[in-house]
Amino acid sequence: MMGKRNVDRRLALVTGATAGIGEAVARRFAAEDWDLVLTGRRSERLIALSQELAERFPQVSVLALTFDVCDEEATFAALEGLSEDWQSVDVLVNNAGLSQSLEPVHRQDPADWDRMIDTNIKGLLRVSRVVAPWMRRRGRGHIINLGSIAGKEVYANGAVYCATKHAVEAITRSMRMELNPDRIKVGLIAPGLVETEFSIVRFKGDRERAAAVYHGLEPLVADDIADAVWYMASRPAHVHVADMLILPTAQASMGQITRRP
Ligand code: NDP
Ligand code: 8X3
Repeated sequence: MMGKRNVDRRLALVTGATAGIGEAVARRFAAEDWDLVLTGRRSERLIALSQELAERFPQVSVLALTFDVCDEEATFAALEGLSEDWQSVDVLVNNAGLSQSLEPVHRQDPADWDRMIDTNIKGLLRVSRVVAPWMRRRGRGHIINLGSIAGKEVYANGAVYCATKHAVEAITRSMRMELNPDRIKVGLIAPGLVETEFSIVRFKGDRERAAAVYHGLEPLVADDIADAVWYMASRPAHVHVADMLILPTAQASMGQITRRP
């Protein structure tokens, strides 16, 4: 239920808060005493997280919104349905995203292209399309987009995922220019390998194949990226940390990963 909130408190909206990086960001911001709008498709997870945070941090107001960022009508309806006190978003973390399969273009299922493009690019655009005008009205705000090292480099069998993350980087840089006159910061966080549900989703439930991605190295964990999001969000008003590439120490680039037995 949409309770009334105190608009003097800070508010973050985090997409994809049911797992991985988004969930860690939600936990971090709650611990820093921010109110939260949390989104994702799996409502039971969203509700459980919201209830847990509300119990641990009784002064924090948390609102769970279940919608699929691929569904334009549902995305706009859920966000536009927020009352004005829940529209005063200080930080939007555009995190919802995924990869689907690891195949060359000449073999990959076009449905996988659609899912990645619709979630990672158009989902981020849809949410930003609604939230950026709220920030413009207030003359302040901060959008933090989850890019990837795959938005700075490419790898074979990842053409479409890499293309979506290159697009996230391009959109971030363009929106930074568009929103600069409104004093709105638009930043990019580009992680390398982070062990979350990401690879399980990419390999469509094949946990063994997913685990092999991180074999022989110490990957980043979701809290490492939540730390970076918090750092970016908590700089003074005149400081804009615009772009962060964060890698596990074992990873020098997409192609160079030092694994130990
Ligand atoms: P997870 O799979 O652990 O979490 C992904 C989150 O995105 C879930 O909460 C999921 O929620 C949400 N999501 C996916 N599709 C949709 C959708 N259509 N509508 C709404 N929410 C959706 O992955 P990560 O935490 O690792 O990924 C988070 C972001 O970080 C992604 O953008 C990813 O590309 C990026 N990233 C990840 C890296 C990694 O190595 N893990 C490295 C670099 C970037 P639900 O399923 O409930 O809808
Ligand atoms: C996720 C990192 O290396 O799996 O963005 O593409 S990788």
